[in-house]
Amino acid sequence: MSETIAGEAVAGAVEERFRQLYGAGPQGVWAAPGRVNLIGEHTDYNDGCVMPFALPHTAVAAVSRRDDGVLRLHSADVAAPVVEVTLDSLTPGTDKNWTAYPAGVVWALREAGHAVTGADIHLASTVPAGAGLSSSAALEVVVALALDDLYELGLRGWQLARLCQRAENVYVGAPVGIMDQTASACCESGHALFLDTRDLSQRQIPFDLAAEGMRLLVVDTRVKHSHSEGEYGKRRVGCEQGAALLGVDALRDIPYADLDAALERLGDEEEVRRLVRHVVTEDARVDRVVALLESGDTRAIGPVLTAGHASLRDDFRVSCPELDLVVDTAVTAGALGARMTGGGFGGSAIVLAEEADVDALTKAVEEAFATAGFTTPRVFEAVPSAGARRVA
Ligand code: GAF
Repeated sequence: MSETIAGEAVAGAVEERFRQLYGAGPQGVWAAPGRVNLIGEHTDYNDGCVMPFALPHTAVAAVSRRDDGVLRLHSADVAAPVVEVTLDSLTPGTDKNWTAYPAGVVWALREAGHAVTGADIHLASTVPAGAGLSSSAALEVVVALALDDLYELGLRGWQLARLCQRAENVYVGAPVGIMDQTASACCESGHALFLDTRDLSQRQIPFDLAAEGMRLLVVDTRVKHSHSEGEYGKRRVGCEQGAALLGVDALRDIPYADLDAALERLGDEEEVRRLVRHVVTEDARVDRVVALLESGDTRAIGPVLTAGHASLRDDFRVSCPELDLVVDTAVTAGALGARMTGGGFGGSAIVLAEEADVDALTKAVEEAFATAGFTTPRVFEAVPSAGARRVA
């Protein structure tokens, strides 16, 4: 059931494979985690607050620097030989393969004026791909951190996150917000990260469910999602339209108390009204969850999570039948709360449960999937883990 695949555990194998590929050992090995988001969904590109925590699953990179303007890339997770490119040839929008993530980071570092002159990189990841758990951000952040160390750039976690977001927005071409990269770079073990995406200020909120007899399950529906496809971008544009119509910089600037008046002003812009309602109510749910966690009333966050799912399903419309089935089944079977996590359109849901109910809930979800004819989901426990770090 529980699955711990931390970077430290695989560092030796990744180092050894690097040696085989490139003929000498790497200068170091780094790890950066995937994440789940507890609350604050689709608020990060509306300047709102979010609360992700890091998974034990990590992308691991063995890296050496080069000084000849060449970048060599290899992944243990892709059946392909080493890819070699020159740094001067890196051009946004031209690479449609996995290599766009690490290459995009190198491009973003150089575009920001950092004198990166090349690298040999071998990557291996235990973050499930396409499962809404930030496998892409983990790849970006691990490469950024390795190059930051090797080139002694002295960048802070939030600065690395910004560069990685730029790589993904411009080089890869996916219009994502800043949450996933910041989570991977800045999360701490045993904590959720309360992040204000407007100014990137952060607070580590203790989040130790096991100490209180609870667990948080991740249910990967195995429905693949992709942010470079259109629906995510459409939501983002719709939110920007809402902000423009309401005369604010970002939807974050609409206080919850003013929501009804704002919706009234939007008149018959039905789709924009739904998007605005989700973002403003989700911002309020983040505030509520932080207040409950800080007052020690952890169980009470359950219904807030479930309300967040209803909003993502009905107003923001980024859920899918498999995610809805996880949430409905888990809540009916006695979970404290459940919601989809991440961008949606597939991917994973989280279930907050009493420790004693975990097996029964897992069985209920698996049976519901079998009855519906859906692919068997992957269920594992999420323990808040460390952010990006050097492991060897
Ligand atoms: C994806 C994006 F990458 C994040 O920036 C965020 O918008 C999330 O979807 C939705 O909250 O993970």
